[in-house]
Amino acid sequence: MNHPDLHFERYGEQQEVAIIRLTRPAKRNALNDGLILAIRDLFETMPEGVRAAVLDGGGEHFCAGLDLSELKERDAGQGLHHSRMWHAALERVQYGPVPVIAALHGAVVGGGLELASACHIRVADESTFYALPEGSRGIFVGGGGAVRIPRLIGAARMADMMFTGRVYNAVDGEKVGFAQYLVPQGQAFEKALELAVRVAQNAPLTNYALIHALPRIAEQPTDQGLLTEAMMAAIAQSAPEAKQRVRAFLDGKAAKVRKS
Ligand code: 1HE
Repeated sequence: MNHPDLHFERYGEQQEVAIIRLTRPAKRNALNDGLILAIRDLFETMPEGVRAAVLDGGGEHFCAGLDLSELKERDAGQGLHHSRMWHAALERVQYGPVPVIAALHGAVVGGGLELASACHIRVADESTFYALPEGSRGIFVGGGGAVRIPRLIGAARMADMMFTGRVYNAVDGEKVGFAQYLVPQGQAFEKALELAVRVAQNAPLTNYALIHALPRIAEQPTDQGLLTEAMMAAIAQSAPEAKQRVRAFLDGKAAKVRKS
């Protein structure tokens, strides 16, 4: 967990929220191999008691993607293993122990967008812009972007970004599905933290189902998806915590749903 470009701290009354920050602003938080491995290790060894995480970037930008200075002269085999290393790390973010809320600002580009796409909720401020400069650098996405980005915005929009170098601003990025929340400049972290505190209060099995079951159900044929849903629902309902929460509502002791 000790990497000079990756800050970790805990927040909240029970220290239930992890704040994880890329702290390499001089290089716009470009992700070199060491930093990618540190992200993987951190999600593999998340301390007990952490129930949600916020991921953000220090400085003017969230993340400039792959550290291009390390691309150099990799041969095909090394390139394959490098991409697989990114996959393993971002897999730990997406299918890790806790929901991850990305707080976005400035550049969210290339591998930075791939990292953001592995998170569960994205909060963007008005300075955010999204791009996939791989197209103009003569390379391809390699951090899971070809799988995750079409699920957010569709394959046609992703292809357009890479063919033409199109950059989405914060407003259009929210409309097409990059971010679920759009907030004024400078407020993404604060909003992400507020959401993380809220998410951390959910029953752990509900968050588990949202991280691990929902995206897999979405990929299953309908009949299998419905069966997986039923099994996950039965497991979640059987937890003592679920029973207590439902009882609290029936006794008039839990919050009602209100119009927003
Ligand atoms: C970098 C990187 C980087 C900045 N690798 N060093 N990603 C890209 O193609 C995006 C490349 N970066 C940019 O377009 C811009 O830097 C930004 C829009 C992100 C920010 O612009 P700006 O004007 O604030 O900063 P800057 O002056 O361009 O950069 C500051 C320093 O960071 C500078 O180094 P310096 O030594 O001259 O100060 C830059 O060289 C350095 N820097 N971005 C290395 N990415 C798993 S596959 C994923 C594939 C990809 O991600 S490809 C897309 C890579």
